[in-house]
Amino acid sequence: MSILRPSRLRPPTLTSPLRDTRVTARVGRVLGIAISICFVTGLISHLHQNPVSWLPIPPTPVWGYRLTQGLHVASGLAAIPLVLVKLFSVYPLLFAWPPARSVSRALERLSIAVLVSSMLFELASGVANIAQWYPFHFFFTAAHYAVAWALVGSLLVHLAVKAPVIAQALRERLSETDEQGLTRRGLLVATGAAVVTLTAVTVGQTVPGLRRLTLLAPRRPDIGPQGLPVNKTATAAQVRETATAADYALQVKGPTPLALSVADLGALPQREAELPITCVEGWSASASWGGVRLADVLDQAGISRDATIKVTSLQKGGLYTSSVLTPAQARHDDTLLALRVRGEVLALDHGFPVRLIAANRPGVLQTKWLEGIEVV
Ligand SMILES: Nc1nc2c(c(=O)[nH]1)N[C@H]1C(S)=C(S)[C@@H](COP(=O)(O)O)O[C@H]1N2
Ligand SMILES: [Mo]
Repeated sequence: MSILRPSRLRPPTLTSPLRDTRVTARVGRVLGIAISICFVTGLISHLHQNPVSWLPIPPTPVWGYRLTQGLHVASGLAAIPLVLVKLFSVYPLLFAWPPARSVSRALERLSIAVLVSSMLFELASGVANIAQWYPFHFFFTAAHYAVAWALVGSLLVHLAVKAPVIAQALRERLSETDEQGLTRRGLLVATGAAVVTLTAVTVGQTVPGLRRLTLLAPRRPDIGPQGLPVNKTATAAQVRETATAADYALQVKGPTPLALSVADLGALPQREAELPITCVEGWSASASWGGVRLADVLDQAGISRDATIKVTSLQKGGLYTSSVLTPAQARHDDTLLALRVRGEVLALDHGFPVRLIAANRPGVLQTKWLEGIEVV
């Protein structure tokens, strides 16, 4: 790597008039907003999947997770062009040598190294996740969550250190009369156009009105059996036989244990609920689900109203074979043991004979091919 030998590197020079703190600060301001939205919505998603008793997530609004996770993926994607332009505007400085002449400069450069690498890691792993591509061998959600803290920590240090420079740069006028070629304003407009275009061609995976524009999103939320996407098929989950067995019965463990056949479930009072499936990957689709209120079955089994409930799947092996509901989620009127979707019996790939569909909940927790219900 002779090219990186210190002696070969000239002192940093910002060669293009576009590489200017006025550009960096303005792009950084929008990037900061995108990162903030992404971080907060990411925390909400983490809380859904790793609930804590002191901050229970309510079942209302029923579309809550659809909104927050849609924003999470959209703000993350919007950050990509912003990060690229921001790095373009400063990158010669990132390779300045020697790295620092004082301890405080050294710490500042270290925080920037953490910031840039954690940012690139979050964006790359997030994009790989929404593309359902897992080239890495770590557990995505755990790593993505941990690195988010490193990102926010180093961002706060960076903002504190740079506050005077940022304030000054934002006060300065952007353009000068002698600018030639692509102006600084032109670069910002082009960056904005890239963000808007990228958002427009991906956000249709969760905003119904923009579906026809969905050129780049990995999923069209209306393509699949019964007009809904499938992440895990019955074949992949190895449940084709158990889910279609003639003697299938849903096992409810409680003071009065129940074994409910599909006919038994069909004989209970039926209810319809309009609820979205919202995948963590950012796609979502709303549908009308039909079935039995979970609360009714819990009552019948003599389970108390303040019990935390776990549902398990016929699927053995895999990450999403069970999920837990808080008492409020379990007792919500729209939380169903769904037998039907859009007026038809559930397709095998959507969880036949019975799946959970609950209000304000990530898709990963909407367990398919239910085997049993128990108290935690
Ligand atoms: N048993 C089981 N249920 C599951 C999954 C799974 O892998 N196994 N995947 C979940 C995920 S990630 C999503 S987004 C939804 C998708 O539901 P759908 O296939 O009906 O669209 O199902 C959830 N339920
Ligand atoms: Mo999902």
